[in-house]
Amino acid sequence: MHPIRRRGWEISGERLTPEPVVLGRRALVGAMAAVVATPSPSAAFGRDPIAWWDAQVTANPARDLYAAPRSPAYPLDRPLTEARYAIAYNNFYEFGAQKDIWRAAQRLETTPWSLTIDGLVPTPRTVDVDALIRRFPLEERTYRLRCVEGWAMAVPWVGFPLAALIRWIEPLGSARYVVFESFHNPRIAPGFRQAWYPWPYLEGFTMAEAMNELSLLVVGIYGRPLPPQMGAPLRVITPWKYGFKQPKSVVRISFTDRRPVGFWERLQPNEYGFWANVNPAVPHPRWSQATERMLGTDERRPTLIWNGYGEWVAGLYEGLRHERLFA
Ligand SMILES: Nc1nc2c(c(=O)[nH]1)N[C@H]1C(S)=C(S)[C@@H](COP(=O)(O)O)O[C@H]1N2
Ligand SMILES: [Mo]
Repeated sequence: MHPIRRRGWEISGERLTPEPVVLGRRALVGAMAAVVATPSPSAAFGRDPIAWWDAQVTANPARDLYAAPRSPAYPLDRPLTEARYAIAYNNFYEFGAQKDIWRAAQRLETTPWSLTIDGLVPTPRTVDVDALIRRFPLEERTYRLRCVEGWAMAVPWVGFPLAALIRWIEPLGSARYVVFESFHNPRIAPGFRQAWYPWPYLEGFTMAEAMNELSLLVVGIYGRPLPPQMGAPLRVITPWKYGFKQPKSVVRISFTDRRPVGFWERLQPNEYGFWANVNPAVPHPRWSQATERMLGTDERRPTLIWNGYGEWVAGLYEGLRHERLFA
């Protein structure tokens, strides 16, 4: 964690500071106090997230489900990020504010996993995620992901359209937003002791955004079940928005008529908003958003408006020019 010295136009947010700089010393002291001894991958795997993941996947009787056919509709403009970088450089503040939380996240027990679907729906229900994912055909999609901190990756997600779940649920006509809430279990994750964060992590979307064909409920990556550090067993991916709009390890999906205030917007409303669409021309208050570093490389690429997905989503925002669409 670094203090704010000056505007970091020449530096990326990634190197200047992580997202919650406002927390400053208090957070730093709290974070150090909150370090707990977490059982983690055994010594044999301790240095190698891929070897650990291999072992987990091999033990998973349902692993074949995740080798889903790749959809040709979303071609990439750059090479895929190597798995070893994508699965070991994560933001998951429940497990800590550093990027190397993959070991700590192994404490997340992802089976069985209950998902509650409630709010403005005809029938609120709680479903088992293993059963849920068998209701919908899985597909693989290669998408870019752009973190507001200035790093990016290109990965093959496995999942099903959020629209398919919404059509199954048939929310009431009064539903205007859909809200996703992440797991909340202070017994397994040290971040929850950092009480200045507005737990649980939540993020929401308009119904039109949620119904867009790009919006994906993700259960796997690289043809395998998601590793815990990437949000197993179920997370949201909306690739035209900054990464913080893509909540992990979801336990609740609620339909509502009120615009939700997400985790980062609640923490720092001057820096993070509801829409959070990617735009290289709109800087973060503390750093430029013009370029991005691809994980596993030193290469910086120009960031694309809507993260390159304007063809699918620009139309969603045509009537909303007065809104702060890009932060
Ligand atoms: N529950 C939860 N979801 C989260 C976060 C988090 O801290 N907690 N971080 C977000 C941020 S800032 C980013 S960039 C992405 C990172 O996803 P990845 O670690 O799978 O690359 O997850 C998002 N979803
Ligand atoms: Mo992020």
